[in-house]
Amino acid sequence: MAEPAVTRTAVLDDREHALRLFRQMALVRRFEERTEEQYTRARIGGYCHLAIGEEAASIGAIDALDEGDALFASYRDHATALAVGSPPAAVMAELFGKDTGVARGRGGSMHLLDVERRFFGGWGIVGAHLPIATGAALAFTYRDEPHAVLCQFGDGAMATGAYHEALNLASLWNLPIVFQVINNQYGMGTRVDQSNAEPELAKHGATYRIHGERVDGNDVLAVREAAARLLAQAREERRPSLFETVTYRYRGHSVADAGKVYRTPEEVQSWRERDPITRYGLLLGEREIATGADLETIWDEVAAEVKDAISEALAASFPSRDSLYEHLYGDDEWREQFGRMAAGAPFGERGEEPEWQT
Ligand SMILES: Cc1ncc(C[n+]2csc(CCOP(=O)(O)OP(=O)(O)O)c2C)c(N)n1
Ligand SMILES: [Mg+2]
Repeated sequence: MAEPAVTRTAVLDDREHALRLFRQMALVRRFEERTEEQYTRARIGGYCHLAIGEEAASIGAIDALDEGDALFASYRDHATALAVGSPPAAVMAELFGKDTGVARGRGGSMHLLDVERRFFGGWGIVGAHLPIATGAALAFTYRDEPHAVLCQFGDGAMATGAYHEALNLASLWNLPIVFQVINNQYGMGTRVDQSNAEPELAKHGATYRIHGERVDGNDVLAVREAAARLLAQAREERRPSLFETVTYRYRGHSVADAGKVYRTPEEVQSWRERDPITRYGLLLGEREIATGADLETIWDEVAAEVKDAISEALAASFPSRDSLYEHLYGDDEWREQFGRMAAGAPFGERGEEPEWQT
């Protein structure tokens, strides 16, 4: 197996890198807290899933990506977009449905993307992006490109057929992909050990004869080190792996779930005591990389950044009505297709042409 590309010691030896990880996690935490507030102010429509508590699992792995690698994520994707460097104002604008959003206001919370930064979404259907990410890994192999794919998904996705098909093919075809399961203990209100006969999810890799590895997903350096090693293995040895990062979401499944019925306050508290940002901040203090005052400054800076992101997103315009059919796949037939989908028009059974088609 490939050696770690950057070990935890190496990250700590590079102050700028060590602080960047802290800043990114702090930015996500503040962004998500303010997002929750914006949702209650009815500025965000549809679903909205927060990643508060899961920052290290997501950011630690993304930090290990090299230029040219590709990234896919589930609908819990705000941290993903911020971690690849999408401007917070463009992420917030997307949540608000504004034209300046990362998906031009068409995607919303679950469908963030930043193709320039090689983040290919934000997918709303549980498990559906695994075959797509596997296809991207096949494309790298097919074109003889030396990159790898990181595909992040929740523990619940492992119950879908798409998951099994993706891992099976990735192993059979020796594809360069790291399947990262972000095990946050629940799929909606169902605990992992209620839905998996083998709740140590990394062990499922054996089913496809791929390397499985479980790490503490609340330890950003452990996540980073393992992800770097597994991505290097994917690039150099063209082998997939199943990478389990064990973490917890403090909030409910989505903003519509208070998260109180299926778990106890004690359980939530026990995870808060292992908070990924607090722990990492303490480590930075112990190693004399940052003082408490340095970290406070970072918290203040990210809070200001999120505040500005909200103001900018609020000031932006909604997409114009005329642009409704822009950015769609399709040819001249699209008008007919959309005509058939008009309100009250069962597929192909509508008698009259819609007015705008005539
Ligand atoms: C195929 C499919 N089935 C069901 C749903 C409804 N659903 C949305 S999120 C979710 C739970 C998924 O949990 P997990 O994969 O653990 O991700 P987490 O929400 O914990 O990040 C379900 C069942 C869906 N979106 N897609
Ligand atoms: Mg889950």
